[in-house]
Amino acid sequence: MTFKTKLLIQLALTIMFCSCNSNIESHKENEAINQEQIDHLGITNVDSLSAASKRALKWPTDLGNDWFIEFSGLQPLKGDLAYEEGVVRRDPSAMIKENGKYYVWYSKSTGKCDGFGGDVENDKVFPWDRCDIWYATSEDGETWKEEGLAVPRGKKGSYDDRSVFTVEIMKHKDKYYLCYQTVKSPYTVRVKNQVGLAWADSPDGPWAKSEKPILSPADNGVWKGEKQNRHAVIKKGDFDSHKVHDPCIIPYKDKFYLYYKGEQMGEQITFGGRQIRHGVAIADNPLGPYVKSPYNPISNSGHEICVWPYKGGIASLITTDGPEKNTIQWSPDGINFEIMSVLQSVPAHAIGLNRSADSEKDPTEILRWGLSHVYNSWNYQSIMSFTSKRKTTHLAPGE
Ligand code: AAL
Repeated sequence: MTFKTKLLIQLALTIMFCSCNSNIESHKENEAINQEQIDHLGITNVDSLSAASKRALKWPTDLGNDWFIEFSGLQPLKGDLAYEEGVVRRDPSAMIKENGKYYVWYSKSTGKCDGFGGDVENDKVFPWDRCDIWYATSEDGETWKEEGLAVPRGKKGSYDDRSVFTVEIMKHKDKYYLCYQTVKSPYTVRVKNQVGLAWADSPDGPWAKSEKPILSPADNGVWKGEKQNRHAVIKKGDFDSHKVHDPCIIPYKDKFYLYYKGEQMGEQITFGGRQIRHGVAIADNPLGPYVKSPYNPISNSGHEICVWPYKGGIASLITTDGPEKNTIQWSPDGINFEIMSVLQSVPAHAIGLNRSADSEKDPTEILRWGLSHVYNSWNYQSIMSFTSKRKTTHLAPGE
């Protein structure tokens, strides 16, 4: 036998061994696939699995449809929260029930906006620029009475002198806490957004305000050049290097979990849309200090924060941006979230949950009805309501 023949035989044996090995592997893999699952997924041949079938086989088998819901279209509110030309009312907080009434807080401003092309020191750049936090009450959740101003912008020179907006409410041990976004003037396209806090003994105030922000963006991105362009960066930094937004504090495991949306310097459009992710910061005391979790970001998608406690963990509705948009997720520890359902669409943005609902009754009970907002135009938004229901069958007419 020549050296060449020996080499060829050795090569053939190696190939045989490898392919036999990979047959064993795939057999082992297939053995682990249970017949019921194959039938459930309607797979024709386990030896010819498409990439999609391989993914489907990795889905959890015990989820069912408990978390699957359908949203209604949005309905206008009555009374003082009905749409009013010239006025912005948006980003409603959750509702809490106090003194026999629902309470809601929201961002309010007046007048049209000018964008970033002009005099950013004096213009109104966004509908949520030059906002204060107002509140309203209702006996039935439909007809609302605007009660007045809750938290105003700060004095000139303070971290919240330009706008206070996108507020959430937490009631804890008979005290009330409002957390909200803040901007310091001038409102440039690169301005960093922070989070402020106010607290009171009654939902009607008076509110005391934190002198400093309770949460700030990560300080590790580097802008490129001086132009007002939030996409031009030398280094993007953490997922929340530009803005910390949509704060919502939940008392959880004897601590306070502040969930928030991060916006990153140099944000890009990915295969799922805008690069938006959520983070959490944890404190021992409602007033802070809040320490960002080393596990951040805790979502890879989403927009406004919509979180609620369920079965010892935290559930989160992920909407609008990213590859996992329109999913409801749940984590056993408030940090490690998994997809529990994928929804057709979520017409309700910036959801204000009904915190008086029995959120333990059903995974999505807290979403049966609540508040949202609508763009009546780019300049003006108003608060609306939504309902949702569980969907467990899909029947043909007369079936
Ligand atoms: C919202 C929120 C934040 C943004 C803007 C106002 O729905 O995500 O609050 O800043 O849009």
